[in-house]
Amino acid sequence: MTPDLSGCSPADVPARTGVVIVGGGPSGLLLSQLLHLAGIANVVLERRSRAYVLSRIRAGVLEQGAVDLLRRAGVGARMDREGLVHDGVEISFHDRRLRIDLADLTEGKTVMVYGQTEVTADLYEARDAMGGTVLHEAEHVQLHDLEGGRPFVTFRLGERYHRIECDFVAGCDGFHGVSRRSIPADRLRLFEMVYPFGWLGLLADVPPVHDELVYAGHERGFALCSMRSRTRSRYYVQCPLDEKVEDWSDDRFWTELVSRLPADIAGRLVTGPSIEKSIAPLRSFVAEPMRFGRLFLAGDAAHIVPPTGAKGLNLAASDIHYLSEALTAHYRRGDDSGLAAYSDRALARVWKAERFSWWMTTTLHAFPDRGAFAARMQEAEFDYLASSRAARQALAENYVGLPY
Ligand code: RFL
Ligand code: PHB
Repeated sequence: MTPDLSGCSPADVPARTGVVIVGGGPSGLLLSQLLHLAGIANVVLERRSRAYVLSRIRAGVLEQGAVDLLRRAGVGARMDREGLVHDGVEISFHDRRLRIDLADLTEGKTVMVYGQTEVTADLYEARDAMGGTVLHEAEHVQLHDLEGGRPFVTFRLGERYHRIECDFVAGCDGFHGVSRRSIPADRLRLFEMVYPFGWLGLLADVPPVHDELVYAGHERGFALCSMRSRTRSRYYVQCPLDEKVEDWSDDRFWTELVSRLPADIAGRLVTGPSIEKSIAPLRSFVAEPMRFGRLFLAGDAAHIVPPTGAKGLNLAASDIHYLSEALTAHYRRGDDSGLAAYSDRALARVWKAERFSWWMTTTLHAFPDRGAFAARMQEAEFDYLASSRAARQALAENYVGLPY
């Protein structure tokens, strides 16, 4: 169908703006908020309804850098009240346990346990309060003339097509979005590794089994004990890729989780009915460069990490930090050096988080058909961590987040 672009727009769809942001997940909303605070006009286009976006259960751990950025964006108040500051994590391997003292190993740095759903809700509230334009259920978003001087974006809202002219487009629309796919294949280099398993996650209103996160390597497969509050827990177990969530009763999940945890922790587990259960595949993915003309990719649109390092949302935050600074320098001072350097700056941090996430994943998961040598390598990794402060320090430095 050819879009009819002549239709007049409702008042809240401007004909022109500074930056069109495709995607209203955490990357897009945070960028919108930071640009608005810098006086830069922008419009967010989100394919789904707000209720749908807020029903997605995803990440739970924020690095110090992401926490600071959310505070700078004026959305830190509830996080600071309700988030849980953690200064250590537990790692277990079969029946052995090790605490990584994050604060001691990183000169006082910590992480904040605060769900992505809450971050997104706080960002929506802030966008509403400031009168930001976030258009939901924007369908058939298409990006035009990205290499020319006058890019524009077309999309449909209900029955009506719209066109917004802009200076720049920010592709914040996740792995399956339209932005990365708008770049000609011969202008992108893709790097990908798909792991032969997924994570089955369960959310329940039960107190967490432990006051810190527990990453558990076991011959039956990896397990993770996380939390959203002192009364709400998030647990994961590694599962085969072809597993169906319908085949996992709550009872089956709890039994499997208990079998993979050290006995003393498992003995304290409080079970209860699930609020949500879902399976996510694990993948490492990077698209280079993160820029095509006037289009800048950020967050999951440009890269994916397996969740074992808790880095996905945090990488989205560092991308947005670099991009918002670069756009602000462009509009305030006519300085385009940040835009020119954006892709290289972001990718330098992305690849280190890819490395850490890949290492945590390969060290702690059971790989089908990997053989006895790989199993010994995992044992040696754990032994080295247990015996070397330098090894624990490297883990801690990456877990709390490398500097922006
Ligand atoms: P998001 O959150 O995917 O948001 C992208 C938004 O763009 C919208 N969109 C479009 N809008 C307009 N037009 C289109 N054509 C569009 N196509 C898509 C989508 O509806 C969506 O609202 O990307 P963003 O903002 O870059 O944020 C990244 C984080 O969400 C992500 O890195 C993490 O959640 C990754 N991740 C996890 N990370 C962790 O650190 N710990 C976790 O436990 C964890 N669990 C997960 C995850 C990601 C998952 N995905 C993507 C399937 C669990 C899942 C299931
Ligand atoms: C979560 O709470 O969902 C979570 C925490 C840490 C991870 C992954 C997921 O590494």
